[in-house]
Amino acid sequence: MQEQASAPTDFHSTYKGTPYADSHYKGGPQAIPGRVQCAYYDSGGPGVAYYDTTEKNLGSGGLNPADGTYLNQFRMDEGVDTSYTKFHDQIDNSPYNLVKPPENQLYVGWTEPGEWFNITVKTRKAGTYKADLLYTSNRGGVISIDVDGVPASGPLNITSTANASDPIAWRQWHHWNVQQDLVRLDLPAGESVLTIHILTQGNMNLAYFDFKEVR
Ligand SMILES: [Ca+2]
Ligand SMILES: [Ca+2]
Repeated sequence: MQEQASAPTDFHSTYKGTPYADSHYKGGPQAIPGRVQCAYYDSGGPGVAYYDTTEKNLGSGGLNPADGTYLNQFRMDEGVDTSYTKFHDQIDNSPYNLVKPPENQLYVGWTEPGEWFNITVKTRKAGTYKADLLYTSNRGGVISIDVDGVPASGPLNITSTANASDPIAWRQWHHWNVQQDLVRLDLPAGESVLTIHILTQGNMNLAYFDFKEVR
């Protein structure tokens, strides 16, 4: 069966994903204006709420061993690869940061071209919103955002945070930055679903978008 891209009303009637919630996070649609956390991508599983190139979560239960702690086991049975910032051994608090991230900040990492994840948001009133992004990128890359299944942002260039003066190779994945005014989106009032697409390069860690109304 072939269908053209759905209109927004069709998208909502067929979308099976739901806002994420757990014992530490009350859940519900993420509010705009406000901070939209990537690691709280929707529940619903592969093909519904996300597409990831590796079935396992390479962060939770992988790099971060399953040790009974909330952060190490965060969404460990889902495919999107998640981790969190660590302030020991200058992992995420090194002098090579352009911006110091919050400690224990969850993020979506191990991003690869073709991957995507959905985030249900709730916008206070219809309008144009701009967002800053807290992220790392060791080679640059391109992402895009759909609103209710319709491409809305065009390609968004993520600035590399590589720094040749860092002597530690793995830390090229941990130089944090905020890219100001990365994207502007026209959003309807109430609930809508943002789809974050990884278009090129991958190897980005995506923490959160800060959405503000454009005056
Ligand atoms: Ca994975
Ligand atoms: Ca991945």
